[in-house]
Amino acid sequence: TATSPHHLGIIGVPFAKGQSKQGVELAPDLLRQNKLRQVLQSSDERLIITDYGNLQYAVDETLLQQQRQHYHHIRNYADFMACNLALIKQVQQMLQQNAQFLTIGGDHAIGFGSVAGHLQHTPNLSLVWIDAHADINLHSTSQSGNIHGMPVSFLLQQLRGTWQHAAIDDIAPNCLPKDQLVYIGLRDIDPYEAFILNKFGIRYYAMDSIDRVGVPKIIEMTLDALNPANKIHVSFDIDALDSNVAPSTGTAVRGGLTLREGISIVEALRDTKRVQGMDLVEINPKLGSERDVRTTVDSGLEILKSMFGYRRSGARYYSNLDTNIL
Ligand code: Z70
Ligand code: MN
Ligand code: MN
Ligand code: MN
Repeated sequence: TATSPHHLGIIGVPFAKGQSKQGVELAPDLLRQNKLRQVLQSSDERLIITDYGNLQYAVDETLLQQQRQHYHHIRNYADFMACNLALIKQVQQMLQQNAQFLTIGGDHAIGFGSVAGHLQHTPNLSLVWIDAHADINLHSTSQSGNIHGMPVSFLLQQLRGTWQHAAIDDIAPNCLPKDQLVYIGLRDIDPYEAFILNKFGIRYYAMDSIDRVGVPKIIEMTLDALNPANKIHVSFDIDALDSNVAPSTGTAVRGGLTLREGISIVEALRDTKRVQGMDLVEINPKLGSERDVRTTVDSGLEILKSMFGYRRSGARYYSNLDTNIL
């Protein structure tokens, strides 16, 4: 179908059951109230934005049975899977109608459905996961039982076998090869996550590498690692940013990316012209002061603006510039 390069679909996913703090479910509507649409529209006037509202899902007996029989030790498995099954369908529909899509969480458990839906539409996909956390726990390694710490293990070819009772191959057969994943911003990795990352040689640029070589080099290495023929999915957990610019999130970790570093990474990814999908997750308006929430939402909007057209250099599209003024 003839989607113009400027069609952008947005879906809110008010899912909070991947972790234990209420409030992340409020983020999609809060971003809308804070002029998400206008901010994006003014970052690139050519954008044609369709907001699909907030995702709905229903839990069925099959999923409850899987939960009881195989996944009772992790919290809310059935809700997690029901929501992500709906999101997998939604993302494919959005990509039939739009050149790009944006998924707004919700907690990072929805990273599974967003990327899996993307992979079913576009099998040749690369993933950049920008986060303080690796979110690659297996049900057998998670210390918290929180499924927002596990979405990547559902996506990777080499790990999805650990979810054998989830029947993922039936609904989302296309998965991600480990060499097409790059993490940026990690600084709070669980012991078994470190084991998994190292065992499979997964590329991750934790904050110490960023300190050593700087963001421009990290961007260069990231783009060198990804297949240039692939489209890109960027999954951005707001806690990748330092807690002074993103305090209102469930697991704020100090020593993170500055807002400038976050913007810089996102601008560079945008400049590849290959980013087809993005997530922004883990903004929790119930945590911190009113001012903390304001700061966090503003940082999120800055990140989104940079992905969808705004350029600090001024080098972006302007309609109706009167070139006769001089
Ligand atoms: C930990 C776990 C996590 C975000 C916390 C933490 C995971 N590795 N992810 N906050 N966004 O519970 O598995
Ligand atoms: Mn995360
Ligand atoms: Mn995180
Ligand atoms: Mn596969």
